[in-house]
Amino acid sequence: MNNAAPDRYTLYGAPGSGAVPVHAALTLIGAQVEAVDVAPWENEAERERMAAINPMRQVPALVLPSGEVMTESAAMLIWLGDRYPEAQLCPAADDPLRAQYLRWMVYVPAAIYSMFWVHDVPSRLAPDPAAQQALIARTAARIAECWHLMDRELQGTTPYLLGENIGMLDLYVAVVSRWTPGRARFYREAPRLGEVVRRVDAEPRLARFWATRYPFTGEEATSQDL
Ligand SMILES: N[C@@H](CCC(=O)N[C@@H](CS)C(=O)NCC(=O)O)C(=O)O
Repeated sequence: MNNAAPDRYTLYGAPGSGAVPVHAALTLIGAQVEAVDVAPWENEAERERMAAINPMRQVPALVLPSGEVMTESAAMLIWLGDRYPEAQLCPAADDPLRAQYLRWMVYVPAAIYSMFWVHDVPSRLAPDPAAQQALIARTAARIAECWHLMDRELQGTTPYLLGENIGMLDLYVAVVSRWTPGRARFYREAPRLGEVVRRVDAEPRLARFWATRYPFTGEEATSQDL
């Protein structure tokens, strides 16, 4: 038995943010987490609170036990997966599923998560209100299309996306799929992924975590924008 004190992390984020899959992973790992709630998507003041920690003025940001600050949700999940192999949250470097794992762990932030920077504040790219409406609709449609493509292409296994154990990719998809265009549309576009995220929602080791850090309100089921 390992009697060492759990590693301590500080995680900047907020309920419903990209910090949630990282916090869920740390929960499964058994690390100690101090959560600092900041919601930069809400307003300029919240973005400014992040400026000294992350020059992108975004969450999540993770302070590692060494004191180093890490940004980028996928990088955090990959780093934590490798640091705690005993938690079995990712395929090891020599596992045949490692390439699939890295492919989709990068796809989620590159193809999908990045769309929200535009979708949530479309005036960043379009000053004209009509163009902003178009950006909102098109980014939401693009996100739906990307989920559909992932559902078709992921050479998955069951019951989780990469095999027997719940892992980083499952946690990531379970959270990001609750954002626009919402779970109802997600289930239609990505039925295979849909089965897995329902399993992740029901993971007994995360029941308390989901209830406190990202409770289901019914809102995530609605098909916003589409
Ligand atoms: N590439 C970053 C994206 C982070 C991100 O977009 N975070 C959102 C919250 S979920 C945010 O802080 N948005 C405020 C903004 O971009 O101004 C990551 O994967 O961690």
